[in-house]
Amino acid sequence: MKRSQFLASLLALPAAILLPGCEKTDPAAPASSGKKLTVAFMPKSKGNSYFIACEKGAREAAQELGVELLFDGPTNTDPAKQNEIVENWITLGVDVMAVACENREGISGALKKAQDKGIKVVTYDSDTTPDARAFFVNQATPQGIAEALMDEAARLCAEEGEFAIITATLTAANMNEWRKHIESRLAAKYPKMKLVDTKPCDDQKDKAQAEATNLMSAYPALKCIMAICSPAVPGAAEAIKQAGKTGAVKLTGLGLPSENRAYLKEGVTQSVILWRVADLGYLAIQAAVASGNATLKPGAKTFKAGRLGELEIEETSIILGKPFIFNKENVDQFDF
Ligand code: RAM
Repeated sequence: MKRSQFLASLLALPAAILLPGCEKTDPAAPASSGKKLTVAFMPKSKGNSYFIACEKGAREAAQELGVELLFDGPTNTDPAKQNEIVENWITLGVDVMAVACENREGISGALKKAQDKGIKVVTYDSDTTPDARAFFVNQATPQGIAEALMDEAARLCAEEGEFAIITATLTAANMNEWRKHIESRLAAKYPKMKLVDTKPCDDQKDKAQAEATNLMSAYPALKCIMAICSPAVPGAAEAIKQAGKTGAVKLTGLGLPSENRAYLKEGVTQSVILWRVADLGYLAIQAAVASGNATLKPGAKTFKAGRLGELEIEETSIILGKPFIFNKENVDQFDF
């Protein structure tokens, strides 16, 4: 039997057979009802170390809360595949979904369909349209992330000269939100700096390396690359190193300490900015479960998220905290 036939046969089974103990739980039933919630957790892509770190925190929260966690997503960024998985989870009858959305609008229809079926939906890391989910679990405010990136790039360029951005995709919700605020900060504070180009790398390190190489060729006066998706930081670092431009072209961006440690110590990468990624996954599941059992309702201003304590809610965004900067002096303090 072909894999596709096997999967199709699985989906034909009643959900209760596929997910023991997960017959459609009334999402309004408080956790105390004893019914085990089934929470489905989706990354933008399973092949990305950033989401592997998210999953670690998600599993910690699922175990702490005694819920069934399903983890599935595209291997590489693929909006259509994300929609397909949401449809499968609707068929399976999960209770809650927590999704990092690749395409803000593209996934909203499938998520609204899930909500119409009584499935609670939260997003994390990268949002959809607000009407397609109850809450967005945000690593930090878009303004906070963008200002940290732009101010760091300006510091590295002594506030003048050309810089370029490498982003994940041109449709990624979080990327485009951050780019909007980066350009606002640039216009407001750094008149002698110029953003010469923005190139996508599909959240792929190798593509980021190629784009960084092309950027350095196309812009000989380039002073800095700002890599705003985590695979792009080591990708751009390798390009700068191989081009013999270590220190000549500065590099900062949103990256994992583990993926950038060597480049930081060699002086190829000057800094990376991020948040505790496992905490983002942990918070996503805490919020998903609380939304699923109706202990977290729209209109709440704060949310008690287990070991993270009480967090602020801005409208319907639950904010993990502020980004922080890793450099060669402090990178060894972090293990993710
Ligand atoms: C990549 C993804 C993710 C983003 C990080 C910074 O891993 O694009 O959505 O939050 O970079």
